[in-house]
Amino acid sequence: MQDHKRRVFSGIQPSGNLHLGNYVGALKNWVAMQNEYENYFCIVDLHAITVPQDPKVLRQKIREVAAIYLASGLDPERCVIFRQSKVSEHAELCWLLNCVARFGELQRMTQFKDKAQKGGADVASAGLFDYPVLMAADILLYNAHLVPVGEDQRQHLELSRVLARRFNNLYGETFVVPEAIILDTGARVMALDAPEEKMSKSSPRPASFVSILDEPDTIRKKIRRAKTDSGSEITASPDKPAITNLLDIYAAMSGRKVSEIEADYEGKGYGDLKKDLAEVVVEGMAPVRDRAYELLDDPAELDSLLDLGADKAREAAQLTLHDARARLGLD
Ligand code: AQP
Repeated sequence: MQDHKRRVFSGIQPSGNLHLGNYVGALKNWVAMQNEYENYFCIVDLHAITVPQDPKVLRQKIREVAAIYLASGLDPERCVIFRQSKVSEHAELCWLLNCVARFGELQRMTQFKDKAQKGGADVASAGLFDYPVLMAADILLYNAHLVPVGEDQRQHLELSRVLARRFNNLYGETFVVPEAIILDTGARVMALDAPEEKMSKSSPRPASFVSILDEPDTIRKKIRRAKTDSGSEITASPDKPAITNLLDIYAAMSGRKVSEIEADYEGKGYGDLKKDLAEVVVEGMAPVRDRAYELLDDPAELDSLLDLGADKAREAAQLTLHDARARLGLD
């Protein structure tokens, strides 16, 4: 029964081309768990603007993310699919939580440090600094019990838990303290050309990621050119970060264990692994890509689906926000 289902919240930023890491680290799991829970899957466009975006491109990327959500198998009958910026309660709860979050704890967030370092900390936006508080607002607004994310979001999720507990302690029981769901396989897909960095959609190097919408030949080329390690053995180990990454992707996309794949490639070369991996990825991505392009042919339909989702999300969000405002003495 719907009423007894636990709630799940997660989201992806429309900040570039959705890639294999987003697919195996997030989307694939959301699809697999959608029957079990009451689901809120958001396109977190307010997060995307924490770094500069071209408005025309952003508009298109928002629809692309919606199309990929649906094409991956998220069912709008079972999931509330919506845009963050269309539910203004996210921004308002963010402000309330800003007043309980501490400057010191935000300063310790590694994603801010990494991203700020790339462009220079002095010119990083205040929004980028505040990103984890907005993320906490996203989750707490829906009283989500579970948040399926990749490994990179573990620290942010921990902060959401800290803020929920602190608010509850200061003002009375208001928010559910959420838990992360982080899978063993595919939780951290690394860049193909630099396996010490995570695969990232805002990377300026297209060779570093396989985009969900890449053509089959592009996928084959990118995997063929992926960096490898010295030696020739196909095993997952800390001194073989590149091959470990390829094996992890293989396992996540095929549903097989890394150890089984290692056994299959005993005595074979890196070239054999890459060739087969490319086909596994091409086969897994093709139906998603084809369906996404079909959906993108009707942007009005996508927009209206997102508006419907926002109406449903707003209903739930308003209840929690009212509660939080009342606790603070604002209502
Ligand atoms: N490389 C990855 N491996 C596994 N999971 C990943 N995720 C992201 N990268 C990987 C998971 O995808 C979800 C959506 O991420 P996001 O768009 O909200 O933000 P992000 O983590 O910052 O993703 P990117 O791709 O690195 O985007 P940019 O470059 O724009 O910052 C999350 O569940 C995330 O864990």
